[in-house]
Amino acid sequence: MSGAESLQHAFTQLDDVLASVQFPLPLYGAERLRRLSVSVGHQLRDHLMPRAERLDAPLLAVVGGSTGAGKSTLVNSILRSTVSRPGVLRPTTKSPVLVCHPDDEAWFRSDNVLPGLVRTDTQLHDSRALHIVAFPDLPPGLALLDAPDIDSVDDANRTLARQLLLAADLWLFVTSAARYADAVPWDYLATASARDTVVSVVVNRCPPGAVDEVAGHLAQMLAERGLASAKLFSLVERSLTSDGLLPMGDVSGIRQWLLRLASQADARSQVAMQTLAGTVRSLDTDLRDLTEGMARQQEALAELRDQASRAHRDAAAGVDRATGDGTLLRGEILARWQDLVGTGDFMRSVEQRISAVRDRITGWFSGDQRVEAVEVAISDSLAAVLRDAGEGAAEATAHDWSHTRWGRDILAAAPHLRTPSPGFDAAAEEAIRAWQGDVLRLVEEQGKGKRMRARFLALGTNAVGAALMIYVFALTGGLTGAEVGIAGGASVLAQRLLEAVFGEDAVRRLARQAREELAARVEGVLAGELARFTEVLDALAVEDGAPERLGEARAALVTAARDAFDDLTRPVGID
Ligand SMILES: Nc1nc2c(ncn2[C@@H]2O[C@H](COP(=O)(O)OP(=O)(O)O)[C@@H](O)[C@H]2O)c(=O)[nH]1
Ligand SMILES: [Mg+2]
Repeated sequence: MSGAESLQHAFTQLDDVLASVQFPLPLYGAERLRRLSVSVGHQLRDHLMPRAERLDAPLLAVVGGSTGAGKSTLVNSILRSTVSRPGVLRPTTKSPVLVCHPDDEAWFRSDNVLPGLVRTDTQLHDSRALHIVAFPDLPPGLALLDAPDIDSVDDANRTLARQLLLAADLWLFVTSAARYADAVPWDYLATASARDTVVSVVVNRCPPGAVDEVAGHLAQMLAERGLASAKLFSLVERSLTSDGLLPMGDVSGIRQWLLRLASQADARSQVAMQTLAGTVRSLDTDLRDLTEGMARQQEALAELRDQASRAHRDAAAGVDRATGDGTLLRGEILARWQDLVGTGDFMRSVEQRISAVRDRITGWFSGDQRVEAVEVAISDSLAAVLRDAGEGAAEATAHDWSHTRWGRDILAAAPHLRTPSPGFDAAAEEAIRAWQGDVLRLVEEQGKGKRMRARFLALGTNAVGAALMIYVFALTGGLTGAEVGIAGGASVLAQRLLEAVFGEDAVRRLARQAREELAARVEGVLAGELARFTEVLDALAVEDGAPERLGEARAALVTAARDAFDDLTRPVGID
């Protein structure tokens, strides 16, 4: 692959990757990076790709500068023909005019250069149109483009002015004696300096006595800003000819400089190569900025994701605590359990029952409303705990997200995230029902054992299951003082009942399993809630691997550029 081909290849690769260079979160600088990414895309398609494809393609000299600097008048005066209407009334939106030799017309009319602009044959009031003028008096090899004002009050105009200057092989930068120290032109000139763009500066409309002074000062400013090599022309303010042109003698210097450049293939290619190499070099910084910017987007999203996960994990842990520290044994559940087991010699009667029915199949508690009441109390209490957890997780996530501007933006766009999902209560109830089913299955499974079958059947699945749930809720202890007396007593009773049926070891294992099942069910419900947050974040995510791909494209460009520009030294003799 030749140097130019590997450059072309690197440009194409970069252009492909740019599609996935996005900055969805309003982080600091994201807006600038979005514009930068668009600008890099334009530079690739407007200038770099066509230039690498045809190093000998005609040069594009863009005439740029501030409003009223006299750009259009200068272009017309150089060509001695009114190809571009000067603006009398401001502000004006006029499509840029590109003047080229008829031999070069096909190149500039094609989509090879500036593919985003629609070609027209007249000057329109439209900044997305490019008026092409074929002009036989201009030699082939160089086109002049009269660009919009760099400081236009019209955004689209200003953006296009920048796009065109960044697409140029050569700048003809026009300023005036009154305005040459303005900030905007110098921002542009700094860009040209950083990119090593070939620039020629025209200082227009100098008061007759002050030409040397203005030109001297401007030359000094250019030198201080790394543009000592810029060719400088100064023009005295005059009344225009009846055609609205500057006198021929005034512009002949600029005209000759341009015509000579156009006529020398070597000089042309040096200009093209210098600007190409400089642009590629400056892209490197831009691409690093973009890559870092994307990484920051990813970090910010990852933080939001962590906050949501943590809030939901904390909520699950909260449920785990609330269902394992005896809290649940304080209220309704305890009351209904006491209704069932009463106090006093419940266990003795259980044991009597068990021995009495040893050979008979009967459920002591079967159909007992009191067992059902315990189960309902358990569902209701668990549902309340889960509801709190769901609300807590949503609130905590929203609270954490509100700390950043981007987090607030996301919440503002999706306010429903502040509360649990509409289906949350139903999902929680379903999970609790499913857990109760898990517990009943667990005890039934255990009750199948030969030794304990009769005892199990004597009490019935539901009563044993309810006892296991009660035991689970008290499992890790945490009850103090008077609570131990009542709730602790209740759970001790449950434990003794279970041990009477299954034996000590089995009870401990069953309780552990039941607890794990509960934790899994709770996590399942909360995972559904968390998914709402992660879906929103996924939609905002930078495409997977995009920063890495951009990094690779940048590295490939560095290598290709090194190969292509190895023998390139700064051109001499183009003035
Ligand atoms: N007297 C005089 N008028 C000029 C000169 N250059 C430009 N103008 C006028 O200044 C106005 C703006 O010029 P124009 O070429 O449209 O500036 P542009 O905005 O940079 O393209 C027009 O009315 C021109 O006729 C000049 O050297 N002398
Ligand atoms: Mg103009």
